[in-house]
Amino acid sequence: MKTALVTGITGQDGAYLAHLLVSKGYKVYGGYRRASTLNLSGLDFLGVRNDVVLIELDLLDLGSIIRALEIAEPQEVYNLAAQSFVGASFDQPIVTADITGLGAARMLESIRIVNPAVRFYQASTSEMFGETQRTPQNESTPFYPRSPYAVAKLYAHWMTTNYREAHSIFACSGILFNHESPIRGLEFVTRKVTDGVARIKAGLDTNIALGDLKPKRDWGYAGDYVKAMWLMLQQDEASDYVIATGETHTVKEFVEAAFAVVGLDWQDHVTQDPRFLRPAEVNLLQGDATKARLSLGWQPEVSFEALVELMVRSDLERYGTRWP
Ligand code: NAP
Ligand code: G4F
Repeated sequence: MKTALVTGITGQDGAYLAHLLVSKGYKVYGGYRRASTLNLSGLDFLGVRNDVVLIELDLLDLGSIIRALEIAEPQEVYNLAAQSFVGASFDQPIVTADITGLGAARMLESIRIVNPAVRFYQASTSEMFGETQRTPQNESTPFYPRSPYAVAKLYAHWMTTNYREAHSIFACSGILFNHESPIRGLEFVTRKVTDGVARIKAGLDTNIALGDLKPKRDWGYAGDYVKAMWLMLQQDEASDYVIATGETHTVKEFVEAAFAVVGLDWQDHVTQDPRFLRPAEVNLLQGDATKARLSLGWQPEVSFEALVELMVRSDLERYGTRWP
């Protein structure tokens, strides 16, 4: 039986990855940071709460990382924890750098100290392409980060490369494009919209206030994307991979599609609010996952339309609304 340590177990990807690893027979340790109330709703949603051993691990605290590695003795470590909300990173750039950037360095350094044979996955992001220099983006597209979050992730990305080259650690970065699910955090635009649609349908709200509707994102399904994380750590050599669908849609197209699921016209319910605009925007992301398809045999299974529908339907169900 293999053992894995997953940081960020309370997040969207932590839950989906835990579900995948448990189904493969892994013993899974889930790293969480102490909070007055621990939120395990993602693990509950996927029915794996009791299959994961929870372990305290704060990316700000080197000691807690070392202790977690000593207790779990994993063969594989997936570093999914981060301050992951781009919008908040403009208001909290320092804590974002500390958690999202230096946090990854603390993970790598702890692995070097405790057991350099551990295989390490770093959650890199398409946000690193930022002001995109080429479309579609692949592993050799130059980076141009546009937010404190993306800058922190780029530091973590290069540290992962450096530990691979300098210390021979089996360290991979997955450059994942946006991926969503019914347990996506409510502040991200997809879930804000699908939750909003369900609230409107349930008579709890009349409108959703959004920022810029023009940016384009390459949206996939989280359940597909965690399979790529696992595949990366099963290869003979460590490398970095872009994971994406190859399709891009505007925020407006996502909104239109979500309202269409319940037969409403989005224009009757969406308002624009400057509070949700960003000081610097990433206007176009579209990934080219050819390397992952050829080397890992990975490809996405859930389409954009199916993703929107499954998120809306899940939120309708949460509010007890039957549709149609
Ligand atoms: P998420 O839902 O926001 O989860 C982030 C996780 O990090 C949460 O469990 C959070 O715990 C934890 N965390 C935050 N600060 C921490 C700290 N100081 N110590 C330990 N844990 C901490 O993010 P996600 O969507 O699952 O994404 C997973 C990873 O992939 C993130 O690194 C994200 O930046 C990256 N990524 C995501 C996407 C995407 O589209 N989802 C795309 C590319 C890359 P709390 O519950 O305590 O806050
Ligand atoms: O859903 P978002 O907040 O995701 P964003 O900024 O693309 O970041 C997500 O994906 C990254 C991968 O590319 C991850 F690394 C990161 O951790 C996170 O998971 O915003 C998507 C787009 C942006 O252009 C934003 O300006 O939607 C636009 N938007 C328009 N109105 C809004 C809103 N975003 C949010 N969150 N809320 C709005 O009201």
